This record gives sequence, structure tokens and C-alpha cells, in this order.
Amino acid sequence: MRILVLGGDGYLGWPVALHLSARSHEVVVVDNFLRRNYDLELGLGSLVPIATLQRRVARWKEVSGREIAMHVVDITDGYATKRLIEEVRPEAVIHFAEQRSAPYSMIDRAHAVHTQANNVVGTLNLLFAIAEVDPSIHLVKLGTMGEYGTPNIDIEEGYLEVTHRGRSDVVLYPKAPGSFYHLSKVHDSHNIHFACRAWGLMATDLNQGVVYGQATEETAMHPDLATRFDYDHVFGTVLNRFAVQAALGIPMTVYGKGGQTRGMLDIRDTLACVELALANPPSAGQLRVFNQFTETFGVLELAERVSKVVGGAEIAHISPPRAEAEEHYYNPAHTKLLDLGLRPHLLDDDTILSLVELGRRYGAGVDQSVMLPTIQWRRPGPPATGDAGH
Ligand code: NAD
Ligand code: USQ
Repeated sequence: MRILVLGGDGYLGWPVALHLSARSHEVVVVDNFLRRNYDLELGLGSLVPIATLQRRVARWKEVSGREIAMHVVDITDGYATKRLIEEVRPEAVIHFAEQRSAPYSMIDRAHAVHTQANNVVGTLNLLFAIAEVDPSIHLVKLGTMGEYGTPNIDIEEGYLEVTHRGRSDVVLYPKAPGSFYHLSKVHDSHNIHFACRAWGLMATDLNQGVVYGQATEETAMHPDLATRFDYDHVFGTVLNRFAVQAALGIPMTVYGKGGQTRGMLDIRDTLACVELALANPPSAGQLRVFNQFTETFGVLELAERVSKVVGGAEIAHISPPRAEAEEHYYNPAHTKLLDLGLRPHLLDDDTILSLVELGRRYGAGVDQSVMLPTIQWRRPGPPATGDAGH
């Protein structure tokens, strides 16, 4: 297939591009390097050194003999996005190209506005471009499990059957997300649902849980093919952060009691799930929703797992920076990808150890001043210096 990977320079987009290219798909990656700019803005950086996209693509050709084409396009530019779809004429578009950090979206007004404008406008431009150029293009969109929040009832995969005053219908599952970032995904989901109903587009919304891990079969082939690995309090996700903290011998930062439970998955399963979605497209007019995670874990439980693997590590209960339930019911369905044949990499001690070892290997470059959370959810932050141009 000819596949466009939007956000193909990111943590997940780059390994997905390599994985698909290795399987003989014709892959085109698109990025505007927004993520690299956030590092410059906030003084952050990947634990693992990452090559430029140009170098990544050149190295891949050398290592595998396969070509990945690259385009620098900001998908909030509607004309450029339409031109891109016209020029590439993909059979499928995988859309990773969003601002993806919840804390970043909660810094202040400007960062909330930037997050929602970037994510909602980019997706809207893409929907129009697909509808105008070729409605049979399969849109595979990265959503998030956090769209649902933590309701006191079971979470279904996308839709809920409701009986109200004697009548029944199937509705999009009610959403109660926990940040302006997660809200941007809810807005996307509604826009995609409408475009499918109105224009007959075909889309898969992958409501992905928190991803952990770094190495995939292809990224491990050369240091220039490595994907980024974030450990800071803005972009670092929970297990990746705990592994680096344990490696450095500093306390693992459990926010509050640590009873927050989340769906999680290994980065290698992200690759497999995207591949399964591509190989099994929905029908025209359908927005199909998959809950893309393989296991659920409590935050404290994760810290305890890491501690056990390293033979004892300190756990600190940090005053909770986020507005979220510290203990709650959580029972989300996740059978659709398993039904399509997903064989998950469940979290084992070896995977945890490999992340701790990554922390040990690159530990000298860690900036410990970006470890503790400083962004508070419960009151709007004062404008950050310079508003970051947003
Ligand atoms: P990332 O920030 O590393 O990658 C996103 C990429 O998209 C970046 O390279 C960025 O420069 C690019 N981008 C952003 N806005 C763009 C625009 N307007 N035009 C062109 N390029 C743009 O994030 P990631 O961790 O790889 O996540 C990818 C997707 O998966 C996101 O949509 C995210 O919400 C979703 N997701 C991630 C996780 C996770 O744990 N990392 C979990 C669930 C869902
Ligand atoms: N947490 C801690 N300590 C930390 C970091 C996080 O206790 O040092 C807690 C958070 O309070 C939260 C949970 O761990 O309860 C998960 O936090 P996270 O930062 O790992 O993940 P989150 O902010 O939810 O966002 C990440 C990705 C985002 C994706 C989402 C999937 O950054 O792009 O959408 O995971 S989900 O959570 O399912 O919505």
C-alpha cells in the first residue's frame, strides 16, 4: 500500500514508518518538527540521541535498501495538506501529527489554545482533503483512551447502546477527558464521526493507552534509526519516567496515592495494531473505534514493579499536580484488536529492565531539573514567558 504517515518524525510515527517500509509498503512521512521545537521552547530533550529526519531516512535506505519519502508540511495549512494528498495519492493516512502532551496543554491559555488549534484544525484539514481528493482513503487516526476519562461504568469500544424512556440507540460513548489535550482528541472524534456520516469517509479511531518502550526491530538496526525517549515531566510518560528515575537512583514520582489506573501498551504493539487496522479497513461511511491497549495498571503498582526489578527503589508520593481521580473504577473493553489477531507483548521484568538499562546508559545526559511536575491543573497558569509564539 501507499501510506502517508503524518507526524512521522515523532516517538511513534517514526518506528511505525520503518515497520511499514520494512514490510514493503510505500511509505511517505510528513512532519513540521513541532515536537523538536517544544524541546527548544521548554529546554527539554530526548534521553536517547535522535538523528534529523533527513539523516534517519538516508540511514534507512543504506541499512535496508528501501526508500522512505519525506515532506515538511504543517497540516494546519489546509492548502498544503490538500496538495499533499493530491500529490501522494495514498491508500491510507496514519495521523499521529498532534501536540500530544496533557501537561503541555495545561501550561496556560496560550498552550491550551495552541494544542486545540493544532490538533483540531489539522484533523479538519485532513478530513476535507480526503473528502475532496479521494473519499476511499482509509484514515487511521490516533485517539486516546483518556477521551473516556474514568467513568464509574464499563468503557466500551467507541460506542454505547442506550435505552432511554423505552427507546434504544447506539451513541458515541460519553466522554469526560482530563486535560485540554485529551479534549482535543474528543473534538477530533466528533469531527471524524460527522465526516464519515456526511461524506461516507472510512476511518479508524485508535483510542490508544499510555505507550512505554523504545526499541523496535527496525529502530534497533542503527543508532541513527532510534526513536526519541522522553523522561521529563511534560512529555515523559509514566513507566518510561519511572524506569529512568530508578536508573538514576532518584525517587519515582507517583502523583498522589497512585491509584490512577490506565490502559497501557508496549511500543511494539502500537506498530502491530496500526498494521492490523490497515489490513482490515472499515466500510465506507464507518468510523470504527478500537481501544488500543493490552493491559491496565495502577500508577503505584507500576512503581512497585520497577522497584522490584531493580532490587529496591524509592517511591515518592508527590502532591498531585493534575485534576484526576486518585482511585477509581476502571474496566475498559479491548477485544477488537485481539479479534483481528493482535498477540500482545505483555509487560514483563525484561522489558522493565531494558528501560532501566536505557536510563543507566544515557543517564549522564539527564537533566534532573525537569523531573518534578511544575504544571498545575487546578488553576490556570500565568502566561509563560513569551507565550511561545502561540
Ligand atoms: P510525538 O510528539 O513524538 O509525535 C507527533 C509528531 O507530529 C511530532 O513529530 C510533531 O512534530 C508532529 N506534528 C505535530 N503537529 C503537526 C502539524 N500540525 N503538522 C505536521 N506535523 C505535526 O507524539 P507521539 O508520542 O509519537 O504520539 C503520536 C500520536 O499518538 C499523537 O496523536 C498522540 O496523541 C497519540 N498517542 C500517543 C501516546 C503515547 O503514549 N505516546 C498514547 C496514546 C496516543
Ligand atoms: N503519573 C504519575 N507520575 C508521573 C507521571 C504520570 O503518577 O511521573 C500519572 C498521571 O498523573 C496519570 C498517569 O500517570 O494518572 C498517566 O500519565 P502519563 O503522563 O503517562 O500519560 P498521559 O498524560 O495520560 O498522556 C499519555 C500521552 C498521551 C496519550 C495518553 C494515553 O502523553 O499522548 O494520549 O498517554 S491515555 O492516558 O490513555 O489517555
